[in-house]
Amino acid sequence: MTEKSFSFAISGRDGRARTGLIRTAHGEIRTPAFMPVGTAATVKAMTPEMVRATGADILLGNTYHLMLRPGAERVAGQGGLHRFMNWERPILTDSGGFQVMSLNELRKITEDGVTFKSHLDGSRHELTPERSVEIQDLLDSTITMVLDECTPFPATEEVARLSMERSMRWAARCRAAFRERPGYGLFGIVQGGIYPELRERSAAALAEIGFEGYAVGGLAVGEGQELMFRMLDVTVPALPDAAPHYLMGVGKPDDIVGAVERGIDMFDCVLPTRSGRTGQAFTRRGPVNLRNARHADDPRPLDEASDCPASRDYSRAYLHHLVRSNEILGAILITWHNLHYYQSLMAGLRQAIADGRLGDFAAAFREEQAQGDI
Ligand code: PRF
Repeated sequence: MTEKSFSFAISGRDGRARTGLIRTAHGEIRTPAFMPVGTAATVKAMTPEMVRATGADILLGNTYHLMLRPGAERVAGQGGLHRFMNWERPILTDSGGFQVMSLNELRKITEDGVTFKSHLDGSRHELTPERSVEIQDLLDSTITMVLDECTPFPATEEVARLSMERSMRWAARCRAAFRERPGYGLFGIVQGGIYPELRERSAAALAEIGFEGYAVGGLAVGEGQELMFRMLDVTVPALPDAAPHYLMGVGKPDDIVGAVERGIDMFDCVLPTRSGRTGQAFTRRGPVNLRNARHADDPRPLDEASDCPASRDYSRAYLHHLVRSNEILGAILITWHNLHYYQSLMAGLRQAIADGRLGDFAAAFREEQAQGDI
């Protein structure tokens, strides 16, 4: 019972940063953690074995996509999302609200929830807090996210307040609907736009309800890094310290380093996977666009010192050729490289926090990124 229960043990701190271990029914998550995005029950261009080999402990899946295709009940019939996609480790699912609002033009939001038409066949669907939690339960999600409304940016304080207050009512409905199981968790999501007082009130409202973890939503929506960091400076200290803190949909490598310094423990972002399919590689020395003609005759790999085959064993000339030719292998190799880069950054952050040298680590990281590609 106790060994399977959901827990978070913080083993080291440096300033506001923390490193530790989340224990779940599906295994352990080392924090700070980066979750590769597996929207449609696949991390695009990667097998689960490859994703694991990069160092990932947990994947993110999406309620919105999976409810439409192949359908939550169908996944449940296959023994849940873990078995369906052959990833037996932890999976966090986003609740669907954010994806409906950002991907679907035919949606309507009310106090009860959000209704929308499928982009696949035009069928009508409803996501209420209760149905979102039920779908995530059918998927057998290790970490369920509450249904929220990601307040658009910019929004007036009045609009942001009404939106945040509704998200807090939805969060309470999700908590009531959630089927408690050892080793499974439900995370609340802070909203409040760019308004510090709303952020603090949202954090307090969620803490009052009580969750296994707390996410910061509504950021990285166009406000810029400086404002995002300012929001983290007011929001994270208002969250329960003993629970994991998750910054949703972030981000670039330097966003992640700055957010870890501000007390964030978990991240997800499509950047390493999506960029991998358009020829952009992330490296210690910043982003590299392999479509660029300057790589056409370059025999050097992306990172000869890396222990990832994709980073070490293929020349830039070859990667450039694959990208220009639209070859599947180009997407595979650059995605693989990018996920490995992100996971080694997370491993570096965890070790630096454990050693009490996060400041030096972050300074060296920023200096190297600023140097630009070799
Ligand atoms: N809410 C949910 N998912 C999200 C966000 C949010 O605010 C964001 C915002 N960056 C990304 N993904 N549920």
